[in-house]
Amino acid sequence: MLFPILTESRCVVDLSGTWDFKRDANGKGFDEQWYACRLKDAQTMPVPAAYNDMKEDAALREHYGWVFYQRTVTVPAALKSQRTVLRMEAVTHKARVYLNGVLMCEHKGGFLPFEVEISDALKPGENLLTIAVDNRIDRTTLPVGGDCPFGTSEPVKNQKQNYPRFDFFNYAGIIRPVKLYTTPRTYIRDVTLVPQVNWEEGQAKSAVIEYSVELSEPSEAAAVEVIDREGETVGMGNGASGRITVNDPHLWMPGDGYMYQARITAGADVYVQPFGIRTVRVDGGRFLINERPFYFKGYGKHEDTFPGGRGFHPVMNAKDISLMKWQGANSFRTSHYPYSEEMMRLCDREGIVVIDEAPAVGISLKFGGGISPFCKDKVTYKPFEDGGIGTFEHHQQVIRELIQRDKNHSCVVMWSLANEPDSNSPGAYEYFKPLFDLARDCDPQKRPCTIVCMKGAYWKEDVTIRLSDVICLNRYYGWYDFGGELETAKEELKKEMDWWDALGKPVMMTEYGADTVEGLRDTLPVMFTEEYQVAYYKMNHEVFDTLKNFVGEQAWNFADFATCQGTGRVQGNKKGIFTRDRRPKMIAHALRKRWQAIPDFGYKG
Ligand code: BDP
Repeated sequence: MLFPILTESRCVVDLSGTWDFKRDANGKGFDEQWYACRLKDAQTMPVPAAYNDMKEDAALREHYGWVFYQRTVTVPAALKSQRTVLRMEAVTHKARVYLNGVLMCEHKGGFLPFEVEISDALKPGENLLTIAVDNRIDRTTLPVGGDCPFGTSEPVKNQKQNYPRFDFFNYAGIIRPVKLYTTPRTYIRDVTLVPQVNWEEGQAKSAVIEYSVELSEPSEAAAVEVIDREGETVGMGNGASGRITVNDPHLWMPGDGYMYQARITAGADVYVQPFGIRTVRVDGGRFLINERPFYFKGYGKHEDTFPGGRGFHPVMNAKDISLMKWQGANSFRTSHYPYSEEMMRLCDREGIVVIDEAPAVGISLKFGGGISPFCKDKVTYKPFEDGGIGTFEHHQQVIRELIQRDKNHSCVVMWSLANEPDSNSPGAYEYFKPLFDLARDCDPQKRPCTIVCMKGAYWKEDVTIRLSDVICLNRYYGWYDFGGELETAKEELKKEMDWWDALGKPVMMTEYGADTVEGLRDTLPVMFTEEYQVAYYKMNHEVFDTLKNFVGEQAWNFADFATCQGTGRVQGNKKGIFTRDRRPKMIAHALRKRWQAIPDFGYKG
């Protein structure tokens, strides 16, 4: 699905702003047809933003069920001759969209865009747009919700609360922009660009861009012009698919986000798709970008700020990338869901390397969201059988939608199909193998695929060994395991990492970290102090630096973030390198020193 942009043939109207809002406290909104006329007793609500922290109201913060957003939309008469589309970038987690009281579309999945043509439904003058949003999560949604609180296995009777099986606050609402855009009646539906590079003695002599353009009227003639950053045309293609050669290409590199533009013309429609020229592949135990061994330095992140929660925040996105560069980082993972399209476009331009993750977190009945291992012995544990996890079909849908959305991004170098699923129980291979096949099939650029795996008693049987191109590990030796005992933690970590290192595949740490309350200090490094966080990372790095096939370290987490309440969370997860408002903890300086000394390429030879 194309990102909406202004061109000679297309118009975009951003419907961000203050909408009317009503919480459906008693679940009567649909019976009473709240979507059919102006909401009674509505509150105001900003769009885009998560609603949870926007009012000083515990009932809203903990709301479980539907809410209704509404605004009027008046479209200039001049646009009526055009095809008009309403596009929601992300509504968390389920949406029903009504125009003038008529259901236009529904969508499941809170982090990927969807759209609907409304040309015929739009009236001249004022229209009433209502978006109903459901934040409930269960064993069929991604991310997965529980039917029991953390640390228990018994479903709660008359459940009235979300029990996330993940460790971040279940922010909800219209979290990314809603836009209305137009195209001519026959239009460009999609564009796919696959750059290949011809190397000569390690130099990129030329690149071939394989392209294909999907048109609403396949008979329409199409042309593609490749334009460089200076505005010069450097290649041309005729027809809906073909190959365009670019001589002496300026490659897209970590730290140098050089982007070309593909300007597509088809009939009356024009669309411009930015793209970079770079290659990615795994070779033995190395991860190659442009044929050079890359070392990931960075973080697992969240889209999380105060008070908009997971709401789109372009200013903080820009600041975050600046902080990454200050720190010598080159990459992050979109833990644990796809981030906004604007952020992906920014990473392209800034040369930030991204591991792009599906919203598949919590595919495990073992843990209450990765925090509490106490359930394990109490349940008959068959996650992938009847009565277990029912996410498979939705998982296929989100993989398709994610790759469709992000396939042209140069910043994306790997797909992560899930975070910490139960990947070593019976049925895990049968569940994940078709998903890997699907992702590999969907991706025209054939990027590496992985699942990010947690520490389990049986990690030697983890399906990630058979399926992942890169072994991505979340390990907390020195925190959840051997917390406060860094010497033992180091020995145990080394033991496990040597085992992975010997497999011959690239291995990286996608999460490691220690909760640290800003300003908590001590002469000795005790847990939760800033000193402990520094000692914890130092210990981990000493181990990482002994490994041969180790291709990167991504700290958990970039910044402190909101979670649901629990005894292990001090007003949220405090493993941030930065605080929630992006002030550096002591560790930020230590990491900066380390990462500035580690080159992007060739660190492990
Ligand atoms: C990991 C999860 C992550 C949590 C982290 C933690 O992948 O979402 O926030 O643990 O406990 O297991 O801090």
